[in-house]
Amino acid sequence: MTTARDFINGIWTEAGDDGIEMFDPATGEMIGTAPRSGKAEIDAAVAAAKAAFPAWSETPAPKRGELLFRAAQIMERRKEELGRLVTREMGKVKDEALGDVQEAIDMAYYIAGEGRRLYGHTTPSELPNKICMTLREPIGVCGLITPWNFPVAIPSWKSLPALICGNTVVIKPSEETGGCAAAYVECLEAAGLPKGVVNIVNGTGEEAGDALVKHPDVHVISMTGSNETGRLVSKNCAEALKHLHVELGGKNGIIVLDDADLDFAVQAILWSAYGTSGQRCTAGSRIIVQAGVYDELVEKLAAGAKAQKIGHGWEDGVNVGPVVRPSAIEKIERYIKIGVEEDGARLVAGGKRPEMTGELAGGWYFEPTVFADVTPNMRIAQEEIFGPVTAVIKVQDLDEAIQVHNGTPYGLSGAIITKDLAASMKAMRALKTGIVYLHNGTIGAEVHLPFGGIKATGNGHREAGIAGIDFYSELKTVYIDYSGGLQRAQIDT
Ligand code: UN1
Repeated sequence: MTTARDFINGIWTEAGDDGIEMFDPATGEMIGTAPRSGKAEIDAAVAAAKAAFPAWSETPAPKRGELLFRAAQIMERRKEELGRLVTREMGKVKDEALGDVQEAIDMAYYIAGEGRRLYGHTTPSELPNKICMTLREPIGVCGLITPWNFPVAIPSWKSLPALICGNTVVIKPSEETGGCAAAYVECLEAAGLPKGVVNIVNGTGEEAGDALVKHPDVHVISMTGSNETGRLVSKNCAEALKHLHVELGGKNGIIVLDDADLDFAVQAILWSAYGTSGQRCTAGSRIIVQAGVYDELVEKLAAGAKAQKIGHGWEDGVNVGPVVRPSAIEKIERYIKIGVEEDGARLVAGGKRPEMTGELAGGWYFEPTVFADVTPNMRIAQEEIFGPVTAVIKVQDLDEAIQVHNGTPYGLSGAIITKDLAASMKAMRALKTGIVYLHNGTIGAEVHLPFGGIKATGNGHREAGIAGIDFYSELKTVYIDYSGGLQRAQIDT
């Protein structure tokens, strides 16, 4: 299996004796080490990316697209192997691990096609015999800081739009999932990307991440992770006026109105709340339910949560795998205590570590948990837990549901389940999030649409879709005056 390695200027390097230990969350067993790289390796990787930039940025974009198309085909052939690696390094269940890889394949096919578009605008001038247009230009070396929860998909979301626009990249993957990043980059390498165009440097955020963010030759930073890290990275980028995209936390709400099909609603909630063991920034962590169906929904949801099959992610039929590391369990347990003791919410399902046997006894599992009778300002309804925990809140009507929904610092994904078209349309406009789902839960973004949040979730940029291309290209505005004389804008009419 592919191991976590650095990839600098086309050369793979394994961890030394001081490598960062990596574990299988399903068993707690140590599975390898990631290089503990830092400033020296970042310097080398950025130098390689900078040296590769002129030739790569001058390669016609359709040709760049052809290489990325080939990378998509290679990933397709290696899909199962990459999926297994995802489960092994971060624990998610088989279908989702394969979905993670599929998201990268989708992104590669989509972005390959964009190589033949990369559209600018043409527009009339206010003056005769003059035309105006915009061109897209690459920016330079991009530093990409990627999380463990989508260890193949998110490196692809960030690197592929950057590459099609003609940039070169240095990826700093999470310490947990360096093998997934390496396997993904192996596919790009095998597709024929020139050396130096894509590089990987492993290591901690404090060392490798910090050196990448502060490097003067890195012009663009895109980071997905915690709010705390996002703020720090933002400050450091501000100093050098770098282009910056941050994608941070969420506290996503699903509204269920009285007329909803409750069996469907429960399915959608279970998938949103417990998919990836609740470790998605889009996870449905607040369920906002109209009074008429509240009791029935709580009962069905609790039953559904208890019926989830917990186990090794690669085992068929399991729908909730482990969480990523022991400190994640500790954080979830702190919130269970807060929910019960400080907040006074009612625990109706889960709330503890399950009894696991055999080799899974050493793994990091937590039961799918439902809190009922949660009020909007409780900490468990405001703070991101990043585990299989959801909080059910009772409301009287749609207006109150929207108000509660919008009453957190975050704004990533929101959802409403109702048969009432007018209520859906009203929610579509009123939910203060970057992504809205009508008649579904809060997860399931597709690669050709913009992904990202408002308020404390982000800084106004989006990734994926054309929005991703906007972020990784600089617009150049071109005026062409063929009148043969001097025509002054705003003056000669
Ligand atoms: C994330 O949790 O960081 O829509 C990304 C979804 C996935 C991506 C989530 N396609 O839930």
